[in-house]
Amino acid sequence: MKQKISLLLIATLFLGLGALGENGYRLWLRFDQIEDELLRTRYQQQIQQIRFEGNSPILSTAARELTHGLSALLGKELNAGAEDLQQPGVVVGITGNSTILDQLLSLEDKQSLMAEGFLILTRQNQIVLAANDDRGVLYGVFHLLRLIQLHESLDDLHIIQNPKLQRRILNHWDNLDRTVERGYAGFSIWNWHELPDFIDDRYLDYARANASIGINGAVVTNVNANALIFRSDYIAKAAALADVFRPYGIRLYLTARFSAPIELGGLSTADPLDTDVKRWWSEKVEEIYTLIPDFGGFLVKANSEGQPGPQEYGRNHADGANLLADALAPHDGIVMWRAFVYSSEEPEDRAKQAYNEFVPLDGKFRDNVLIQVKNGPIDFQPREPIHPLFGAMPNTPLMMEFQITKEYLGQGTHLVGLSPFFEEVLRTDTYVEGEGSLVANVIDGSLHGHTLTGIAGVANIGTAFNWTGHLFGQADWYAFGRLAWDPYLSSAKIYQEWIKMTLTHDQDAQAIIGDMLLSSHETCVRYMTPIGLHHIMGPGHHYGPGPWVSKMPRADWTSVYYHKADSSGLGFDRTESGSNALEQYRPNLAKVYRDLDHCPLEFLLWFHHVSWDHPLSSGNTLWNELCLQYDQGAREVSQLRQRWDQVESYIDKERFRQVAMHLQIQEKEARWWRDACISYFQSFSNRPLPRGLRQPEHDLSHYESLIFPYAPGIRPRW
Ligand code: BDP
Repeated sequence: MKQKISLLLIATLFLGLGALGENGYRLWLRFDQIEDELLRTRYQQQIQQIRFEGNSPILSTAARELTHGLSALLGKELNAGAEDLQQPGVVVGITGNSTILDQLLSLEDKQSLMAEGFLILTRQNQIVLAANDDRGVLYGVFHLLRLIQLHESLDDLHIIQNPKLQRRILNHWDNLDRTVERGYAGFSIWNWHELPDFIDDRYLDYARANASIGINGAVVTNVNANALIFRSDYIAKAAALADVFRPYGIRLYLTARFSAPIELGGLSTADPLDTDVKRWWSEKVEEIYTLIPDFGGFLVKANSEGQPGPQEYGRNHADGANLLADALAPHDGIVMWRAFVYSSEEPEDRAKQAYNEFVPLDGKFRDNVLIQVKNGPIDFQPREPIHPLFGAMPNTPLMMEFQITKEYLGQGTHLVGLSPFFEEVLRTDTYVEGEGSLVANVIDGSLHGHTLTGIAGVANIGTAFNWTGHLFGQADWYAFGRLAWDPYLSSAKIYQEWIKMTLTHDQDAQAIIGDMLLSSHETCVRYMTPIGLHHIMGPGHHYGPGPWVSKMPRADWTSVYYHKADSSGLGFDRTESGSNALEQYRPNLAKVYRDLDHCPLEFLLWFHHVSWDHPLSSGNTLWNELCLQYDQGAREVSQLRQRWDQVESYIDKERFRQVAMHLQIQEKEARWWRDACISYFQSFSNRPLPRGLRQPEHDLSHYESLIFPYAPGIRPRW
C-alpha cells in the first residue's frame, strides 16, 4: 500500500512538473539567466548598480521591471536605489526632474526627445536612460532589457527612439459573455462577471506584455458593440481594468453602440443632432471619466453589417463621429470611427463603398476624430491591395487597422507570419503627393501634417495558456507592437528579435525559423487565394475553402460574387470595363494594376477577369498558373514542417511539439484548400491539370458537402 502511495506521489509530481514545463505563457519576456558566462560577466561589470530618479506609478513599474529583469538576466540581485554614481551602472529618469540627468545630458540630447520617446546613452561610466515623460522611461527600460535579451553590446550606446505613431492600440473583439468574435485562442481574458472585485493576474501580465512592445491602448470590447458596457456597474468593471493598465501606460478605450441612448437611456432616438441624445452622451462620458480619468475614448462601427448608425436618421458619418467627439473633447478623449462600412443596399462592387462614403466627408470631422481604415478595401483577405482611402482624405487623420487574429489566414492552426504582409501594406506607394507617398507616411501624419496618429490591431489573444493558441501567433502580436512603434522596421529584424527572446539563441535555428516566418504568408496566399483571388472561404465561420458559396442573404457575402468564374475565365473586373474601382487610386498607382499584361500577378484576379488560356508573365496560362500555385503552396507547407523538424534540438519539447502538431494540421488543410479549389475551378475551366500534378483526392461534391457547425470564432447571436 505504502509503495503504491509513493508511486502515485511520484507520478503526480511528474505530471505536475510536466504541466509546469514550457507552456509559452512567458511570451518574449522570459528573462532567463544568460548562459554565456563571458557575456554575463561583461554585463555584470557594466551594470553594478541602478539609480532610479523620480516617482510615479509608471516609474515604479519601470523601476520594478528594470531591477527584476536585470537581476534575472545577469544572475545578480540589484535594486533601484544606488546612492551615488561611483560604480558603473544605469541611471534612469525623466529629464528636467533630476539634477544628475541634467549633468549627464546635453541640451541637444534632451531636444531629441519627443512624447513617449527615450534615449539610452553611454555617459562617463553610466548607461543613461532618460525620457521626457514616464511612459518614455518605461519603453526605454524594456528596450534596454531587450538589448540584453538579444545579447547585444552595451558599449558606447547611442540610442534615441521616438514612437512614430501616437495611438498604438489593440482592438479586442471580445463580447461581455467572454466569447471572442474571430477569436481562436480560447475565451476572452476579461472576466466581466467577476470584475471589478476579482482581478486576474493575467490582466497585469497582459498590460506588461503590451508595454514591453510600446502598445499604449486597448479597446476591450467588440466593435459589434453591446450597450450594456455603459451601464454603471459595467463602467465600474471597466474602471478596474483601467486601474491595472494605468501603471503600464495603457489607456482603456471602449466601443460605443450608436443606439445606446435608446437601449440604455430610454430615449426614442439616437439621432446625432438631437439635443437629448447629445446630452445623454455628454453625461455618459462624464460618468466614465469620473471613474476612468485617463479614458482613451470610443471606437465605433456604425452603419456597417447591421450595426446602428447616423444614416438611420438621414445623417452622415461625420455627424455621428462629431456627436461623440464633442462629448469626449473636454476630457481629451478621441473617437476612432471605422471606415469599414457595408451598407444595406447591395453595391455593384463592395470594394468601392468606404471610399465613396468617406471622401466627400474629408475635413468635416472634429480634431479629435481618427478614421480607422482596414488595410484593404474588402475585409482582411489573405492579400489585398491597399485601401484607396489612404491618402485620399488629406484633411482627416486616418489610422490603420490590421487584423492580427487570423480570421482569413488559417485561424488558430496555421503558421503564417503576418509581419511581411503588414510591411508590404505600409510600404506601398499611394503616389498621393507624388512618388514616395507611402501608406506609412499617411498614417504617421507626415504626408499631410497631422499630429493625431494611430494604428490598431485586432487582437489574437485569449485564455489559451500561451495567450495566442498557436505559439507563432505571439510573433504576430510582437510584430504588430514593433511596427506600431516604428512602421519602417523590417520584418527580418523584428523576427530575429522575437526568435531570440522567445525560442533560441542558436544561429542556425534562428535562420531556419526566421525564414519560415518570412515566407509563410506568401505560402498561405498560394494555397488559399493565389493570383489575387479573395473571399472564397467557408461561409460564416470563414474556415476552409468555399469557392462554391453562392446562396447567401446578400450577393456580396458569396464567393461567386468575388471570383466570377465562368467558362471563359476567372476574376473580378475592376477596370474601366468593369466596376472601375481602379479609379479610386491615384493615376500612378492605378497604372500599375490597369493593364492585364502588366498587373503584378498577386493582384491580377483582383482587378481583371482573365481568360483561362491567357498567357501570364510567368509563362503559364492562367489555368496552369492557378493549379501550379495551389500545388506549390501545399508543398511549401510540407517544407515548413520539415524545417521545423530541423530545429527540434534547439527548442524545449513542449513548445516544439505544439508547433509540430499545428504544422501537421496546416499541411492537411493546405492540401484540402488546394484540392477543393482546383476541383471547383476545373468545373469551369474544363481543362486538365498541368502535367505531373496530383489529382485532387476527392470529387468536388465531397468538398462541398463538408460543414463545420462548431468552427470557432463565429459571431454569437444574442
Ligand atoms: C469581418 C468579420 C466580422 C467583423 C467585421 C468588422 O468577419 O466578424 O465584425 O469584419 O471588422 O472581417 O467589423
